Amino acid sequence: MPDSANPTPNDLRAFWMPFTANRQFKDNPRMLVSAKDMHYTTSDGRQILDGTAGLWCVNAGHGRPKIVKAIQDQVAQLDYAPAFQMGHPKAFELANRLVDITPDGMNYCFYTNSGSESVETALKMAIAYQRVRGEGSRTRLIGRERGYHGVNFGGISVGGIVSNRKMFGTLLTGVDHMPHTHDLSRNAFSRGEPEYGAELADELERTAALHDPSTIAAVIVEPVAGSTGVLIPPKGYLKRLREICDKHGFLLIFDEVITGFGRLGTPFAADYFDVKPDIMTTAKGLTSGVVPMGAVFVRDEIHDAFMKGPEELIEFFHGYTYSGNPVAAAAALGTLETYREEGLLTRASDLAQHWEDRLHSLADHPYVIDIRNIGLIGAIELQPIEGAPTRRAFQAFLKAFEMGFLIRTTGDIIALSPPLIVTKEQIDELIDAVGKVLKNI
Ligand code: PXG
Repeated sequence: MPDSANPTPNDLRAFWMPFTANRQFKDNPRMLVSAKDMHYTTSDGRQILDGTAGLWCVNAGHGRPKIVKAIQDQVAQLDYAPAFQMGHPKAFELANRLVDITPDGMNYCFYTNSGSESVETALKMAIAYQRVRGEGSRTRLIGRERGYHGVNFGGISVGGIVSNRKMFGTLLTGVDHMPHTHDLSRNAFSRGEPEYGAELADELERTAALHDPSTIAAVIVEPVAGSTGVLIPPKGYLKRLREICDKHGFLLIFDEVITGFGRLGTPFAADYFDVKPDIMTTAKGLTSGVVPMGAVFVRDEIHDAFMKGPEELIEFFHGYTYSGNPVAAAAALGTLETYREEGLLTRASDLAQHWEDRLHSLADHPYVIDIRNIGLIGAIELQPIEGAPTRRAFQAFLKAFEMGFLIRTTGDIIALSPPLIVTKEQIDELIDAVGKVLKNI
């Protein structure tokens, strides 16, 4: 057990850590013990500027008073209520507040506990919807190479990250993938949406023709692919996907687990790109990462299609013990209140130009082969060390942490996504630090 003088636990064995090189970490641990606003504090008392909003989730910043208070009050008043055949007021209040900010015509909200669960929920809804509307032959799901949709079986099946798939058997059947849109030969150092590649959406037509459109239930994409290294859709690409889905009766699912709740300077990426999906998956920023919670939003027709059978029967055989959990719902309400009071769902649009200019000022640094940005997301792609992919970026991560900055790396790509409360001065500090790191790896 840690004592108060030394808050680092002395035995790290039992915790099998997620997506972590366990042995390397435990030999040289990095421990965070508290956080406030834009900074973490480490177990050795250092301040770390959060350049990644935790894992893309702490959009309101750390230790925000409205969120803390909402959770404290709720846990004292009603800690848990059964989620099935019972309700509590905050889950309903939250759903109403949420559908006020979702795109028009998406007025229904289904609660989950994570992005992965939101994705499973959306995929199941899509297939079930096709069945209840009399299109039961539509069972196939189309994802995209390099897509990340969490780690459950549906999500890794439609996902396109090889290391997340290869160890886990045959996955879901009836899944196919479109090509990813990352093309450095044409689009390196693009600012915002890249110019070239809208035609890659037409690959969906090819895939549809191969299987016959009547077998396809839904297409799922991240509007901006985050985990795989920030792949920004080429101009016109998402509109084209929407058109093809409409033409053939496919549902279009936007996985907005990262892009939702202000990351691009609009409430959702659907608003930013002016493309309306049929289903939208969210998590992370919904509670600013403080309590696990996700939500899936659907177009009214999808919800309504389920509401046709006998009224005493369950319409959708799906849900979780913690769907709409009272403490999570309170955290989300406190988060929405914080976003509203501080204008955080649109703040990224005010900062985006400064962010873009500062990021692209690193273009001439050693090993940099691409820089890309959108909203308050940025990525710096590095030339991999020959024979040792990922090592260079990981060195950058370690070096930055040593200097007091939390950055995120995936492959040889540095991804940056600070909390939406970040100031221009803190952006400068972060980018200056990354510049120094790049000169020292
Ligand atoms: N969909 C998308 C688009 C995501 O980015 C998930 C689903 C899964 O969410 P949960 O809550 O089940 O983890 C995600 C999660 C990274 C990183 O560094 C990204 C995620 C999670 C952890 C790290 O890129 N995205």
